Amino acid sequence: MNIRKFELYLLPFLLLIVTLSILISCHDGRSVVDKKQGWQADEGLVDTLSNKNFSVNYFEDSIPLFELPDPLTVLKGSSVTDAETWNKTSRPAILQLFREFVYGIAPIGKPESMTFDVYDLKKDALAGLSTRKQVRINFSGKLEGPFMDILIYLPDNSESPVPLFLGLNFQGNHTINNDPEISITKSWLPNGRVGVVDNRTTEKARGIAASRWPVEEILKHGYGLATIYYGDIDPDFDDGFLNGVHGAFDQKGPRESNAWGSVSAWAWGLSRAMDYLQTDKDIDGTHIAVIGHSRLGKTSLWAGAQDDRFALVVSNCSGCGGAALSRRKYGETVGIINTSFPHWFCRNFKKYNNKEDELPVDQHMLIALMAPRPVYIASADRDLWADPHGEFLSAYYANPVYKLFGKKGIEVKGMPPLDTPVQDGYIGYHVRSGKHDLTLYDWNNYMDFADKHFR
Ligand code: GTR
Repeated sequence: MNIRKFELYLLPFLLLIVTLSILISCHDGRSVVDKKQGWQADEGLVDTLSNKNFSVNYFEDSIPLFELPDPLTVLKGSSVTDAETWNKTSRPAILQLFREFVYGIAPIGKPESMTFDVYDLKKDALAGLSTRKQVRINFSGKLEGPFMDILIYLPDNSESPVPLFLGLNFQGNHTINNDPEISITKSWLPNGRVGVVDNRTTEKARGIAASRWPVEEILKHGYGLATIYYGDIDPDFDDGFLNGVHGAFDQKGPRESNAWGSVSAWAWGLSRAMDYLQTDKDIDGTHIAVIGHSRLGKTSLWAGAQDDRFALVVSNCSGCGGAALSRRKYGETVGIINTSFPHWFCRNFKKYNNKEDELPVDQHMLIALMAPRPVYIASADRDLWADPHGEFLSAYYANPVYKLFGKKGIEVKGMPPLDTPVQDGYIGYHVRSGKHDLTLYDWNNYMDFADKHFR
């Protein structure tokens, strides 16, 4: 072969290599998977779930090629290289993109007429383990509400203000513990749940969610716990945004396509709870972690992204619209979630049904908004609907932003194995054995992680 002929073959060959390497580098969804070591979805479960619904993808190999938006180059031009520029320009721009295209825009800050009323204060609650408080926050100060009740347990013996976990609950404050003095919400609940009659909960539901709220263990670990029934803030059904805080704070007239959905309303409620917690002398307002499971994990992330008074953020099995990368289209997708729950996100988000590639953001950028604060993301082995792998990848791809602050995010070669938490940096992650749930195992890891950053 003479030289010219050689060049003739070499050029296309080189082009092919370059194209292939670009494609591989774009294929972020698989490039960090260490197939030999890391967690992988159980093949039997993948088959069962796929056979139940062919239109949902559970196969890692069928994930489309995609390119993730780079949080550092979001403002076209050059890449951000320092924390100050990130804080001044990229961070606010990304936050605005999430407001505009995903969750919707909530009213800013604490309403002027909002009131706090500590209507219950009991020392030696829970057999002497705790001081219990119940606080009513009336959002607009009107007698008829809307209002939410915060249930707070603090370790009884602590001499200084305590760090605390704050999280919304699914079925009412009285469901988190058997304590007979926890008041019962009068807000709407879906029928079909234990103890719910005519969309109202009853005494029968007391303590039914206790496994998700290990109050005694939390107190013994030196943390306080505050929780609120999420339906106090906005009832979780598609009512045209007339009830809850939407009804109270929305302007009259047609709704904008970027108006706040329910996740945004619940997150706003968490910030209003924070307004109270910061005034309570028994609580260390600089060490408050926000935690949430499932749709309420989406909510804790969104609350943490917007309100940096949350010193640590925990997402438990939050899935689509939470920690999972939308572009992977694995398990629940943007189109599925917007169809099943049309009220959770803003109307603009629906434009990306089956067009995830056109979204100006993906969920790793939401995780990046927590930087430099610690954030913990957890998945469950059987919870493929929430895409454990996609949740891990969001954590992983938030790394470069933590680096800007000189902080270690999550330094791993691939997804960690089952039941092997990684929590030595500012981004924690584990995938736990078992189903979509919030368990003591999860809590123990969150508390260990908080110990590292709070103590
Ligand atoms: C599911 C929904 C998930 C998750 C879950 C929950 O039906 O598809 O996105 O949020 O509900 O909140 O329990």
